[in-house]
Amino acid sequence: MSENQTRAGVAAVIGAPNAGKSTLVNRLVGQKVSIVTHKVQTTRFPIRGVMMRGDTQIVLVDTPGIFDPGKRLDRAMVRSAWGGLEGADAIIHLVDAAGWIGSGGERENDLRVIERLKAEGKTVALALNKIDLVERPKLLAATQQLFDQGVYSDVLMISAETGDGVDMLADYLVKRMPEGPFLFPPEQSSDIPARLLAAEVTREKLMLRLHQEIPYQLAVETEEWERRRDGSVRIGQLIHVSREGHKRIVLGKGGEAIKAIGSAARAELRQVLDCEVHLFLRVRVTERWQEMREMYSSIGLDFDA
Ligand SMILES: Nc1nc2c(ncn2[C@@H]2O[C@H](COP(=O)(O)OP(=O)(O)OP(=O)(O)O)[C@@H](O)[C@H]2O)c(=O)[nH]1
Ligand SMILES: [Mg+2]
Repeated sequence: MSENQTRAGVAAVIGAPNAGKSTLVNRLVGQKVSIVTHKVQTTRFPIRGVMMRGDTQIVLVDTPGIFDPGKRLDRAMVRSAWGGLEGADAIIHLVDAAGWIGSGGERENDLRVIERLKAEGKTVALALNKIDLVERPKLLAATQQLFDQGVYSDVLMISAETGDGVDMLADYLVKRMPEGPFLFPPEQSSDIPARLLAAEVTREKLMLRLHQEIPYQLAVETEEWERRRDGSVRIGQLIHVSREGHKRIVLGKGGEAIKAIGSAARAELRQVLDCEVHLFLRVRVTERWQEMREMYSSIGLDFDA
């Protein structure tokens, strides 16, 4: 390799819902490019985050969690997750160590991923995540069980939350990247357009605040984006909910819920965009948004999955 030769490639992160994929990608990128919540099925479409390490550029693909999909949106999400592996130079299977060890039947989705990876026959590294939650002996037993599945070339133990082991994972990825020119300008941190990122930020605040089925039955669209002369941005967003009852809950008594959601989203957007943000949220009942083709194409999902 000549001295100034750069390396660049794609590393995909796949795993069950809630494994910590988005947390890991954000940490590796060093910036929040993908939203995170304690709820399953937070990420709905693959998001690319760009990580630089010396002369190597790694395009990380954060993917939606793998589960047994029922509805159209679920199917589209799962299909897009597997699609995120195409052309990847490295694949990380992220497993929630605490979930694997626990008795809550959480292995099912991990095993689903393992079966498919076996069938695809690709080189895959296991990253056992959330090691901060697990005692060492149990962790070693879990590692052995997973390694015995016969799909992994390497095993890494990490905590995406604390950063423990993440440097080693980054070193592993660097080694797998081929020589070649950068795929993105080095200063770019993700491929997600600002309008979509802004919608995701609001969706994160909605998911954090709302319960049961409501987070899964809403979508956020940025309708308006206006840069003002004073340098501030005016953002108008539409929250689609599927029922009148959901709308009432999203608004809250006297509009108190939507107000809190809006102010949390605005605070984060201000940071992300590094300017004053005026955020206007509207809530609309769009009963069948999950059956509307344009709701899928706008986030790059396959409606016919
Ligand atoms: N204790 C602990 N929590 C973690 C760790 N990594 C992620 N989490 C938490 O796990 C939850 C899920 O994290 P996400 O990054 O949203 O998980 P995901 O795999 O992207 O989830 P989906 O997008 O729903 O598939 C969040 O509450 C994170 O804060 C970790 O290493 N340790
Ligand atoms: Mg995610």
